[in-house]
Amino acid sequence: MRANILLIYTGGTIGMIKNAQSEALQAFNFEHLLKSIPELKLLNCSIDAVSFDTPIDSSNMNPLHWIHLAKTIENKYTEYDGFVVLHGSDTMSYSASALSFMLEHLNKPVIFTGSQLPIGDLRTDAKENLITSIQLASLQQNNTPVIREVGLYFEYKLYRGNRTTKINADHFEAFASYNFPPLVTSGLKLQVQHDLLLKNFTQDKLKVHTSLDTDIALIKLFPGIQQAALKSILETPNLKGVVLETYGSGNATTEKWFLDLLSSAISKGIHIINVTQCSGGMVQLGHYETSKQMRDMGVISAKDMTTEATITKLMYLLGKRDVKGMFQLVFETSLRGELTEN
Ligand code: ASN
Repeated sequence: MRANILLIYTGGTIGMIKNAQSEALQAFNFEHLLKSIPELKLLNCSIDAVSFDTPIDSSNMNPLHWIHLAKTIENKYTEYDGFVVLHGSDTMSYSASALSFMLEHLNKPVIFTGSQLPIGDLRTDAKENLITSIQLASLQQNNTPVIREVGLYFEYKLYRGNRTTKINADHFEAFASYNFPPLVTSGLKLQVQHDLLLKNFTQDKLKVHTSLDTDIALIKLFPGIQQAALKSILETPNLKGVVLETYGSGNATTEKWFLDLLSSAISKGIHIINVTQCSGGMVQLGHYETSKQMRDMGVISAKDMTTEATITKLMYLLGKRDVKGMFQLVFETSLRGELTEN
C-alpha cells in the first residue's frame, strides 16, 4: 500500500537562507524548501504538506506551538498514515518529548527531523534526514504502520523522541539518546529494532491533551549555589513544580538551609523532581547519604529521563486533573517509554 504522509513544516535551519544584509540565517518559506528537494517525487508514497504561517527558528518554540502541532495531527489523523515534522534542532528534543505525552494512544508514526545546514547548502544534511524520515513514516507491515510513536531522526538514527537531547551545535550528529538505544539505524538497509518499538496495539482512539501547565522552573545545582537565589525561585508566585538538576545518581548538598527550602516548598504543594545533570545513567534516591533526605521528604525521581522529557512530562501531568493524589506514582511510571522502570 502506498502510504499517505503529511509533512508539517515549523521552520529551523533546514529551510533557512542567509539575510543579505546581516548574514544571519533566518527561516524561509516552505515552497523554497520543497523546490530544493526534487527527489521527494521519487518516493513511493504520496506527500502533502502544511506549514506554520510564519516558520520559526526553534529557539522561539513554545507550548502554544506544541498545541498547534498536536491539533494539526489530530485533525489530519485519519487521512494520513504517518507524519513528519520539520523542526529546528535547538529545541527539537523538547517538542518531540512534549508531543509524545500530548498524543495518547498514538498508533501512527510522528517523526521529527531537521538539519544542521540549510537545504540549499551544497554539503547539507537536510536531504538524507528528510528523505529517510519520510521512508520511516511510510514503513508498513500488514497494512499497519511499523512505528507507532514519536521519533526523532537525525544523521542515520531514529531515536525515541522523548529519550533524545541535542549534544552538538557543530556536528551533523547533533543528537544522542544515552539511556535508550536507537529504534532504527539507517545503513544500506533500514535496520529496525522491532523489540524496542512501543507496542501501541490499542483500539483506543487518539486522545490529544492540550492542557499544559507552565508554572514550573528548572534549577541546575552547582557547588556554591546561594540560598537567596534558590529561595527566590521557590517563592515564585503560582509555582507548581520544579525540576532540580542534581549531581550523579541524584545527589545534592545536605546543608540544612537547602533541605529546609525543599521541604517547605513540598509542604506548600510544589512538586520537586530530581533529574541528574549527567548525560547518561539514572537517579537512585537513597543510594547515597546525599540523596536520602530528599527521598524521605517526598522529592520525586526522574529516574533515567532526560531534562527535556522531565520538563514536558511535568507540564503535561500538572495539566491533568485526574493524577492529583497519585502524582509521584504517575511521574515515576513510564507513560510513553520515556523512562526505565526498575
Ligand atoms: N537555530 C536552528 C533552530 O533550531 C538550529 C537548527 O535547526 N539546526 O531552528
